[in-house]
Amino acid sequence: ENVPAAEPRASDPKILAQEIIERLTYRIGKDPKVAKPHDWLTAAILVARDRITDNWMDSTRNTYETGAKRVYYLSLEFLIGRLMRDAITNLGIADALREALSTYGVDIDVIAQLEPDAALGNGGLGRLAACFMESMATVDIPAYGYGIRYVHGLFRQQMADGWQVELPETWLTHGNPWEFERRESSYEIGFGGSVETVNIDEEVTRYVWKPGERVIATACDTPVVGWRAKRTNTLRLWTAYPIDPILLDAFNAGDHIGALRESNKAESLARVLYPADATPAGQELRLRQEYFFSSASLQDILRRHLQQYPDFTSLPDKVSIQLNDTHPAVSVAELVRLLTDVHGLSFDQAWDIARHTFSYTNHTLLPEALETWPVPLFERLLPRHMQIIYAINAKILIEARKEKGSSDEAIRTISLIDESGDRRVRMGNLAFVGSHSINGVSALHTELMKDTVFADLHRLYPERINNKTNGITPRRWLMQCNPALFSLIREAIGDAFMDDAEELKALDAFAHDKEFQARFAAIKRDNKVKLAQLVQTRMGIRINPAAMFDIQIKRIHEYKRQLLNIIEAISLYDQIRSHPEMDWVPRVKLFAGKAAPSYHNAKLIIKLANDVARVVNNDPAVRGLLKVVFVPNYNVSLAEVMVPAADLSEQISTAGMEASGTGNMKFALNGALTIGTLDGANVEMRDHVGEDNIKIFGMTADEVAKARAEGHNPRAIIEGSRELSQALQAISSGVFSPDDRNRFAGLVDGLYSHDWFMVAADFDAYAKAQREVDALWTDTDSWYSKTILNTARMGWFSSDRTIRQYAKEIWRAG
Ligand code: DL6
Repeated sequence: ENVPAAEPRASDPKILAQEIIERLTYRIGKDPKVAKPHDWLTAAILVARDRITDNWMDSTRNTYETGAKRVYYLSLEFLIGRLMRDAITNLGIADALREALSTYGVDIDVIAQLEPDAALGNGGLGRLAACFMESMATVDIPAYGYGIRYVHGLFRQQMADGWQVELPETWLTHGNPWEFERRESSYEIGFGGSVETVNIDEEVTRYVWKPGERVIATACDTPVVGWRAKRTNTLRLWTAYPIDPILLDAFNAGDHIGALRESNKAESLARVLYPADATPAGQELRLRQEYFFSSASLQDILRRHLQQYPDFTSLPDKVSIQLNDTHPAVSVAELVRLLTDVHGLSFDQAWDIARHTFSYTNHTLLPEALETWPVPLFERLLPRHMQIIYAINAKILIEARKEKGSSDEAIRTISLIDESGDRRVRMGNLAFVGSHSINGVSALHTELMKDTVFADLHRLYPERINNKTNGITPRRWLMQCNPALFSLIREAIGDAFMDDAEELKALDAFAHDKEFQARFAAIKRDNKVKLAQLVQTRMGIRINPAAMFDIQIKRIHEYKRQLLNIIEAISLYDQIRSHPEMDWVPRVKLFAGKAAPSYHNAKLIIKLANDVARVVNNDPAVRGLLKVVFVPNYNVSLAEVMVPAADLSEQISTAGMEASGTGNMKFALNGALTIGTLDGANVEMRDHVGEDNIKIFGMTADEVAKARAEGHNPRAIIEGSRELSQALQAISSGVFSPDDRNRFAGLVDGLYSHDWFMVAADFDAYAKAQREVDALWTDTDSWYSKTILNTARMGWFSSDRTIRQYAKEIWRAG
C-alpha cells in the first residue's frame, strides 16, 4: 500500500481527515458522532472520487485537445468487484486514508468489507473487461467502457443441503457513491414497428424505421483511475427509462397496473444480468438488452465524434470499437443504420467505415455459445437491422463466390444466416465480417479458432484473425490482494516492477535464497490462516493452514472438470483409508464457483462436492489428512482472499476447451504451483515459467480432437483403472448420497458412455501428477524455489502488456 502519491498535499492524512468530515456532513448529512460504518465508507469513497474527478477532467480535456483516438470497449459484462481499494491504491492515498480514518476510530479494513461487490458479469469475459478498464487508464489510452447498469448483478449463491440456490443480488441497496448519473446523456432506443421506403430519386432510396416501441437510455458514469493516476477513463453504464413514466389515461380510468406496464417493460431492460456464461440466453429480453446498450453506445459515440469533427469520414481514424464477444455484435448493423438512415451516408460508405472501426474478441470455441437468433424474432424486433444484415450478407456471399470461388459448403458456413434448421442470424459471423480484426485470447485458442468455428471465414479473410493473450491487472491481483508479498518483493528488488510487471523477473535471483524462501513461505502461511478463518466463520469448518491448499475456483462447467478433481479426492480418500501407514501429504481441496441456474449437471457437480465434503470431513479414519470444502458465493472479493492463499492451482480443463483462463495467471503470480492441462494460456504460462515449474498432465488438444473424431472407449479406460473404477463405484453405490443412491447416476453414466470431457481418459495421468505434486511438497526448498519462480516469471501476463498489444496492433491508438 505504501505507494507514493501524485503530490504530497494529496496524501496528507490531516487534509484527508478534514475532507472526510466535510463529505460526511454536507454530502451525507450525518454528524460524525452518529455516523454508521456505512456512512464512513461513503464519505471515504466520496473523498477518493473527488480526487479522481480532477484527474478525470484533465484526461478528458487532454483527449479533446490532442485529437487522440478514442477506444470504446463494448461489453455486456463488467465484473468489477469492489472499487475503493483499487482507487485509493492507484491514487497513492491508501496509507494516508487509513491514517485519516483512524483519527475517528474507523478501521479502513472493516468499512472496506461493506462495499458491495459489483458483479455485473458472469465470469472470465466480464472480469477481463474490468482488468482492461484499469489497464487502459494505466497505459494512458483514452477509453470508454460501455455496458448496462444492471440493478441485479450475478445471483447470490446459497447452499441448501449442498444444493445451489440462487438469490437476487442487490448491490445498490445503499446507493452507489461512485457513479454520476448523466440525465442529459439520454438517447431514444426503438424496437419493433416497420420500415418505410422513400425514393429520393431514381438511384437513392431512404429507409425510415418507425419503431413500435421506444425507451430511453440514460448514462451513469463511473470514473476508472489508472495506476499512479496517470489517466482516468469512464465506465458508462446505461439505465433504461420509459418515455412516459406513467400512462395517466389508463391510471385515471382505474387501470393502475396497466398504467405502469410500459414503465415496467422499459425498466426490465436493465434489471437483471443473464446468469449463463457459455450458453446463449436465447430469449427476447436478452436480444433487447444487446440492442439497447449497443444503440445507446453508438449514438453516444457518434454524437461525441460530431462534436469534434465535421463528418464521419474520420471515424476509423479517431474511433476504435472493440466488441467483447458477440453480445454487442448487433452494433455492426446499428452503425450502418445510423450512418445511412440518420446521417445520410450511402450504404457502401457506411459499411466501409463500420468495417474499419470495429474489432471483435472471441472468448469461447464452444459452438453452443456462439449466439444465433431466430430470423422471425430478429425481424419483428429489429426490422431495419434485418434488412441491413441481408444487404451485408449479399455483399459477403457475392465476394466469397466470385473472388474466392468458395464451395457451396463454405458459402453455407460463411453466411450470416444459418439455414440448417429454422433460419437464424449468426452473431459471430456478423461480428467477424463487420470487423477488421478478430482476436482470440491465447495462442492455442487463436489457432483453434482458425481451424474450427471460423475456418471458412478465415480462408476468406486470412489476415484478420490474430492473437492477444489475456492478462490480469497486477494492482488488484498482487499489490492489493497480497500486500505482504508485494512489500517483500519491493524490499528484494526495488520498485521498478510496480510500473512494469516484467521487472518481476529480478526475483529469479531469490528463488534459491533460503531467507527469502522462508519469508515467502511465511507470507503464504499468513494468507492461508486468513482463508482458514474465513472458512471457519462462514462455514464452521476447521482447516489446517499447514496442509497444502489445493484450490479450484471458477464457474462450474463440465469442461473445466471440477468433476475430475472431486473424483481424484474420492480416490485419495479411499487410499488414505486403505493405507493409513503411508506418509500422506495433508491436503485441503477447496472449491468455489457458481453454476448457471439451468445447467443441471453443473449443479449436480456442486452437490457432489458438498456430499463428498460431508463424508470425508467427518471420517476420523482420514485424521484430517484430507478435507474438502466448497465455499459458497464465489465472487471477486472471495477470489481476493483465496488466490493469495493457494499452494496449488487447479487449471485442469479438457484441452482445447478453455479459451485462456485468467485465474491461472492470478494464482501463479501469487506464488502457487499450477497443475494443469495444455489448454488456453496454460501453454504460454509453461513457456514463461519453465516446464520444471508447472505440473502439466493429460491429453493435448489434438489428442482430444482425435479421440472424439475416432471414438474412444471410456468403459475400457475406466475398467483398466482400479482407482477410477473404485471411486466411481463409491459414487454409484451411494457412499456419498445414502439418501438417494441414484443422485449422481447421470454424471457417472456419462463417463462410461461417452466421456465427452475426457474425465476418465485423463484420470490416471491426473492422479499420477497429483502424487508427484505431493512429493514436491515434501521437498520444501524445491517447492518454494518453484513457486517464487512462478511469481518472478508472470510479469508478461499483466493486462498492461495485453492492452499495449491491442493498442498497437488493433486500435492503433495511444
Ligand atoms: O477471455 C476471458 C475469458 C477466458 O479467459 C476464459 O477461458 C473463457 O471461458 C471466458 N469466456 C467467457 C464467456 N463464454 N464462455 N465460456 O466468459 O473468457
